[in-house]
Amino acid sequence: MNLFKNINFNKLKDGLTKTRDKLVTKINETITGKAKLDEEILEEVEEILITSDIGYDTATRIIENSRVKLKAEKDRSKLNVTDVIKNELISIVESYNTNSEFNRLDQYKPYVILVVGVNGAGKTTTIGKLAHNYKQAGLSVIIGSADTFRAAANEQLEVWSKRAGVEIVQRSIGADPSAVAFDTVSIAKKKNIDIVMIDTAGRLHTKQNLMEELKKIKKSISKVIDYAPNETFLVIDGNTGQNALIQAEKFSDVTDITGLIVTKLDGTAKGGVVFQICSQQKVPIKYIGVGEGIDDLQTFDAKSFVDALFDVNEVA
Ligand SMILES: Nc1nc2c(ncn2[C@@H]2O[C@H](COP(=O)(O)OP(=O)(O)OP(=O)(O)O)[C@@H](O)[C@H]2O)c(=O)[nH]1
Ligand SMILES: [Mg+2]
Repeated sequence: MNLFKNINFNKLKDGLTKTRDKLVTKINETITGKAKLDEEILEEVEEILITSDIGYDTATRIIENSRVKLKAEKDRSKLNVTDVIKNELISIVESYNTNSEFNRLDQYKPYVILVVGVNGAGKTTTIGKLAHNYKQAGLSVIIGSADTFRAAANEQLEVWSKRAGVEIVQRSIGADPSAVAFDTVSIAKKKNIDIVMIDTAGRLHTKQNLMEELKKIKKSISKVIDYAPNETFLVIDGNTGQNALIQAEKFSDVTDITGLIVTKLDGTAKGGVVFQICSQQKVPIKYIGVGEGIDDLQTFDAKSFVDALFDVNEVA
C-alpha cells in the first residue's frame, strides 16, 4: 500500500540537519585535504559511523564494502569516496526495505491499520498525518481511539480527526480498547469505508500485560473482518537511538509488525539509527516524521533520505 508519495526534499534535508552535522560533516572533515585515503582514514570514518547510531555491525559492513570498492578504483577523490559511502548506505536501506504490498487496497475494503508503540513515540500524531494523506488521495478514512487510558488521548485524536476531516470513533475513559477497535471496524464495514486506523495507548515494551493486550485488540478486529488487520505499524521515536531496536524486537515478539514509522527525525542527531534499523529488522520503514505539522509525514525512500542527509548546500 503506497497511495501517496510525499517527499519534500528541502523539508527532509532541513530536518536532518543535526544528524548531518554529526555524521556527514564529520566524514567530510576527515577526508578533506588528505593526500592519500589510507587505512587510517577509513578507520576514522568507521568510528564516525559507529558513534552516529549506525551501530557497530552495520558500520563495519559499510567500511568493509567501501574498502573493497575503493581498492578496485583509482579515483580516490573526496567526491568519489563520499559517493562510495553514500551508495553503501543506500544499498543497506534498499536491500532491507522492499515495499512488497502495493495496490492491495483494491482487494481489501476496509483496509485496517493498527498503530502501536511506546509512550510518546508519535502514534496519535502519525495517525492524524496519515489520515490527512489518505484523504487527500481520495479515500474515506475512519479512526478509532483505542487509547482509553487518558481523557487527553481522545481529545488529541479528535483534534487530528477534525484537522484531517475524517470520522472518529471513541468511548469513555476506562472502556475496553478491544471494544473500541471492534466498533470502529464494524462501522467501517457497514459504511464501506476505505481505511481504518486504530490508535492504541503507549505501552512500554517491558510491561508484559500491556503487550498481551495488543493480542486481544487484534483478535477483536479479526472477529469483524477475518483478514484484518492488514497492517500493524510500529511507531518509533528517532531520538531513542539504540533502544529503537529493542522496541522493534519486543513488539515483534507479541504481534506481527508489518511496517515501521520513525518519527521526530527533525531535531535529533540520532537519525543514523535508520540505517541500523534497516539492516537489523526484517520489517520495512514505511514513513518518517520530520515535524509536528499535518504535512510532515514523508514516504521513506532510501535514495532521497541519503541524498538529503549528504546534501550540505544551504536549503534554498
Ligand atoms: N518534531 C516532531 N515532533 C513529533 C513528530 N511526531 C510526533 N511528534 C510530537 O511528539 C509528541 C508525542 O506525540 P503523540 O502523537 O502524542 O505520541 P503518542 O505515541 O500518541 O503518545 P502516547 O499516546 O502518550 O503514547 C507530540 O508533542 C507530537 O507533536 C515528528 O515527526 N517531529
Ligand atoms: Mg497517543
